[in-house]
Amino acid sequence: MKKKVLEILKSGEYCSGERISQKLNVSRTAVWKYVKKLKEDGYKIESVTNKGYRLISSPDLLTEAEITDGLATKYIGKHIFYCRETDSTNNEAKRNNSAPEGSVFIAEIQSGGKGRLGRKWLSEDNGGIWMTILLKPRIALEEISKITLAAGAAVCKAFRGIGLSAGIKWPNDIVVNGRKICGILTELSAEADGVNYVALGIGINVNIKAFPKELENKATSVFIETGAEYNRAKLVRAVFEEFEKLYEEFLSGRVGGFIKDYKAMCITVGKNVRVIKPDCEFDARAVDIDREGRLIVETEKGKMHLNSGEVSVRGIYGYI
Ligand code: BT5
Repeated sequence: MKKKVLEILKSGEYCSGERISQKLNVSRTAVWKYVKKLKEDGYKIESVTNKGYRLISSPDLLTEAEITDGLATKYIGKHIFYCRETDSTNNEAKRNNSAPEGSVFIAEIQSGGKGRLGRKWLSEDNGGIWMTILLKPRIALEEISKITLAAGAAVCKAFRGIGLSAGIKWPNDIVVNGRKICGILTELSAEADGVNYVALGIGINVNIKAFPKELENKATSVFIETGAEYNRAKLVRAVFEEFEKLYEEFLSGRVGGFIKDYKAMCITVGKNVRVIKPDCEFDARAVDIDREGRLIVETEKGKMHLNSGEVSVRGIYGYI
């Protein structure tokens, strides 16, 4: 009901308590209580005698009401599970995996944000977008890494849409001016006959003002790059809209299409890289991305197609 009151107030016009109560078929006291709760959530609402309530401003929160207002997707982000704090939104998605496809678990703060291979993801600052999209694709296990690539391409496109010159460091770090602004962690549950669900975790540094020493030269945020805060809900919508297009393209089998987009944004191609495998490391030149999203590198011994699940690459003179 609080959400419905907010929807009415979002028109930006004055609306009397009586009209709201009639529209929603609740008492005027109930309307007053919901308005009070909205104010506690950070919404600025004025009340003027004989005119009624009017919404003046909304807080920068990643609640369902803020994200779905104007969201143009069919199913990605249509159900938002919001919490102020959780251990990890990937864990939230895994704990609630019976939710419909496209449901999103989102938090202001993560106390145990996870990177890949047991690494930590700094997300105790509420200036980020820490979220996990729950997906239920009917695809073979070996296709899953392409969803992560599609997500990387989607975030990169969303950044470019707001004027940031973002690029993708293969396979799925989004980088601006040589520093990481977004990381993606895909976890899944599968059985012999297919995938049960995919928890696609996306971490984006938006309004973070500074990073601790150990990340200072490695991480960046929209605020650090532009000098201004950005509305996180707006960026979330852009990511959902870009991702749904690429995901649908991928599911319909037109994978070539999005790999072409991915390749155009990938900054690893053309660089000398250090390839790190579990059992060895070597230098190579990254020359291309193949149709499967694998990185093609050239070494003295010839060309190799690297699978993102098995290797990581680093620039020879630094992170990229
Ligand atoms: C990643 O791992 O880049 C995947 C990060 C995924 C985070 C999202 S947030 C929502 C969802 N819930 C989770 O618990 N996780 C996902 P990896 O490639 O392993 O990179 C981890 C490394 O990035 C760390 O070892 C740090 O060096 C660096 N790092 C940590 N926090 C960072 C941050 N906020 N921004 C940039 N770099 C960071």
